[in-house]
Amino acid sequence: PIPGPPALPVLGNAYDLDPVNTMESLNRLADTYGEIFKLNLGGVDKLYISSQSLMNEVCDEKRFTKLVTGGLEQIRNGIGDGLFTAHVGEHNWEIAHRVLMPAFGPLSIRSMFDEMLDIATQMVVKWARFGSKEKIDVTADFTSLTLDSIALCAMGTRFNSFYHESPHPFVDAMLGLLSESGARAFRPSLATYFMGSVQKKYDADIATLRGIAGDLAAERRAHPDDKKDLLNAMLKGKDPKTGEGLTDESIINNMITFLIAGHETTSGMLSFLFYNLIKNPAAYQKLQKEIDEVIGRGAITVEHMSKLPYLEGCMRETLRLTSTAPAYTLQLRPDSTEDPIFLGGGKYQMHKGQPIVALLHKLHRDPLVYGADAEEFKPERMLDEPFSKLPPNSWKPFGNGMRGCIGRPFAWQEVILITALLLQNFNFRFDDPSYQLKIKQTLTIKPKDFFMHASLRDHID
Ligand code: MNH
Repeated sequence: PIPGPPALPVLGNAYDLDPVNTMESLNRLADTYGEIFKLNLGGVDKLYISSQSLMNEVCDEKRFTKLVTGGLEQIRNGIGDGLFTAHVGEHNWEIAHRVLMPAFGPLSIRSMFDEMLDIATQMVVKWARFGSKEKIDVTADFTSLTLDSIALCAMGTRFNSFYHESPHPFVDAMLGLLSESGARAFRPSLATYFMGSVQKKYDADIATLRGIAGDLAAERRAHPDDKKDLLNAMLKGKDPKTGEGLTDESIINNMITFLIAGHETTSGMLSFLFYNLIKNPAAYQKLQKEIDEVIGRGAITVEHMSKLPYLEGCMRETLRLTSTAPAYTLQLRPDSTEDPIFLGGGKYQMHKGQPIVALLHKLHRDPLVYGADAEEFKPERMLDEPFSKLPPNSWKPFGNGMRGCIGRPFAWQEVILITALLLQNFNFRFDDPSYQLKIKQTLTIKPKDFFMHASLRDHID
């Protein structure tokens, strides 16, 4: 028997979740019910897991795989079978995965360093001109940074977010697609049918996104170059196995996918990282010392990227405490012959097609793995050596196996570069010294109402 709060007839457990902050509600339910519980949502019984031992079991790709359901399935209205939203076994995923993997390999990512630095420098200049009295809207500026960075590195286009008052039209349309897709997962389709203006805005947002991506692809086709970026990989690449290229449809789906998946999560990660550093002065000092010793006052280069182990510890520890993609869904492989199906070594019975949601907040605090101080920010426990000795599948912010994050090396280099550059140039402090971390959830999570100040180092003002 799998525990869970009692479900109402018809409504199921919808009332057990706060629609504004569902992750918060799910984490509280895990506190109450333990490593696994179930909720009936929209007529579907979903399982929620949060221990290393169950996570380790469902990360076995011979038995389990990703499930695209709920809000994620609705996002297919905008980006179809792009990499992130493809169902297992979809042909276009196979092609795009094989064509794009090399484009996210270490050499390609290294070659994007100069363009990442270009965008990062725009933000440094802005903050330097701001002066230490102006308060920085941390998540807003990091979102401009990561969006401009993926647009330039992946598609050779400049969104110039730091030179405009309001966000790029892509951002609005993207937020529209994501929030309405999420809402649809909880709304009967007949209700949506009668919400004419909502449907109209949804269609318009999708048209905006597809228009932006389509124009970029058309522009590149009209003016081809031999830049080794993702757009050229998509336009010219051939699958080594079948010889096929990506269809025009698939190219657009994946361009929007990269623009969306490639910036929200990284922006949230940077915001939480700066929150953690300012909140923990000892870690901050240690990190600043590492950066001063390795980079000093000179120019930052791509060679520095692999020489900052304490920074990488801070990054892993940040994603442990606050994974910006806080949950994802798995299922038994559709071709499985297991019957009956058990989890937890015979303890919990489940069925084929049943969604299994991994709750990273609780998984990353499993006391058997992280001990009694799991709530604290301690980069030392995430340095290369202790990190590589953690039990398998106890740190999973980038998803699992074949369906894990393709953009991880991109995000990693970007966060190392910008953090090193910022700490080399500025000292940071909270705007409100008594700021308590609050979380804003969309598809991803970010700190809410987090403002800081930056003052140039070696500079008296
Ligand atoms: Mn990313 C899949 C987290 C940065 C592009 N990403 C995933 C998954 C997680 C994830 C978790 C698996 C989701 C699931 O199982 O449903 N991603 C992150 C985090 C960061 C991140 C925490 C930054 C920090 N991701 C990026 C960047 C890009 C990117 C940057 C692109 C440049 N991610 C993807 C794509 C997928 C993905 C594409 C889908 C891969 C696949 O299924 O083939």
